[in-house]
Amino acid sequence: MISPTGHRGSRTRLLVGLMTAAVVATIPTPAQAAGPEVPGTGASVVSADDLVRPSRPGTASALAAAAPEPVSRYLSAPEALAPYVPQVSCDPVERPGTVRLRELLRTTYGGPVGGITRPCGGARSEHYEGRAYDWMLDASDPEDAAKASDFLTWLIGPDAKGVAAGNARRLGVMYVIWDRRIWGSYNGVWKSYTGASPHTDHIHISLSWDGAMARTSFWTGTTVAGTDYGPCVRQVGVPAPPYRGRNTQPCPTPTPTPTPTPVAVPGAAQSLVGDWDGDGRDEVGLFVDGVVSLRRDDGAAVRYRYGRAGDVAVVGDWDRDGKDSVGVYRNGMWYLRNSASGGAADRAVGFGLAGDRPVVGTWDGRSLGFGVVRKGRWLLRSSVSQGPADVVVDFGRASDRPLVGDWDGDGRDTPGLQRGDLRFALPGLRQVPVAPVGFGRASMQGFAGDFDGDRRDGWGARSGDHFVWRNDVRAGVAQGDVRFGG
Ligand SMILES: [Ca+2]
Ligand SMILES: [Ca+2]
Ligand SMILES: [Ca+2]
Ligand SMILES: [Ca+2]
Repeated sequence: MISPTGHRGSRTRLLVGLMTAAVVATIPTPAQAAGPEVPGTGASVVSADDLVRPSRPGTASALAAAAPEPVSRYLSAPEALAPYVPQVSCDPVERPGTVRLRELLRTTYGGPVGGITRPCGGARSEHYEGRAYDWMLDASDPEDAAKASDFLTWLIGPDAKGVAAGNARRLGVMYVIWDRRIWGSYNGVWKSYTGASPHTDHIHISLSWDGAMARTSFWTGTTVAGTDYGPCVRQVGVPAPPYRGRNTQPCPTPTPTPTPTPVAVPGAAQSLVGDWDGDGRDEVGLFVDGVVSLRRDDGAAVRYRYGRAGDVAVVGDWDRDGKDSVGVYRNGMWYLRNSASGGAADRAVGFGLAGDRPVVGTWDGRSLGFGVVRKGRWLLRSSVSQGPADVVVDFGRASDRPLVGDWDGDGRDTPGLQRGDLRFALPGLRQVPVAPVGFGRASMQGFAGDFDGDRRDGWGARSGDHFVWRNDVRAGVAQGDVRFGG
């Protein structure tokens, strides 16, 4: 990626020899920086000559002049090739050896420089541990390509004493990726690189911990023995703690992440789905005989008493403040409350009869409405107010569980149904249902919700304290789940 503000064309390069201390630098932002860098994804071995070749034939002296100079006189043989010790922690601070490598490349080849750290998240790359450097070069630029070739020849080719990859050993280089190829110290070969980023806009250089901490002989003159395994992952799926010092013991196998103990949920529990916090994504909850439990995004539960056994819980943004709250339906009366707390109803509205199943939805795409389902007949009103039904739709059977959602994201809610392990969706109030799909098991209580915040609802189902869902109304496996026992 070439920074729009910092194109490093030959204009810059001409200055390098004259003013090496004032080279124009382009430091890529994380967003500009590379995509995933995963060693070991090489598909086929290619010859080292394929990549590392003198870019300017017959200019051996010029090549030598461009080679980085070690800062110390070597007193002993180079280090062994560094084994692959992957990034396991989230600790994006620039390490001294990585910074010195960046400086070495800048003083040897000129600008621009690149980034060392990146915010955690995404692919494995050693950037989150400050052990990787992105040297911004353009593979399609002949002079940049020559710099890359010079450096990689120096790094991976025989050193002055004929030791293969001698300089990579002394720097603690673990792998490099450049122009669709990756060289790894752990196998000593170039392979084609098939990661998402072709690395034609920068050389990625990952360092061992010893290299990143500037302990290797390139910087000290003294060969460092053994391997620094760095911090260790203690539990599967949990990042390792930050680097604290040299660790020459291989990391033990991390313990598996404990599965949360299922919480017993009474059979009478009703699933609740709503956007309790107003962030545009739904959360789950439970209603059990007048006790409401709402799950917050941090996993904690908001619990209070509202309604009583025999009530049917209903969810809606009754006061249009962007947050859903829970009410109850009892014998044709809707007792609505606008906050997640117990107390008296903020509103009481009559609509429906005892035995009807209450439903809530924005039928007209404008205002919240409600309705009841009576033996397969949906009586819908476009506002939450007393009055006759605005729309009547026959859809489903008395034994079906009504589910409401905006299946297509057009802003209008329409009916859906759970019938055993099947789900039916009505695309529009006047349209025929789409072919049913299977989701969950017949014993699981179905629900609908928008858990990814794209304003389309998907199918969900709950078994005990386990809520699973899809982000659409197609068949297929669950795309999200959470355990919540209230
Ligand atoms: Ca939410
Ligand atoms: Ca509200
Ligand atoms: Ca819709
Ligand atoms: Ca959604």
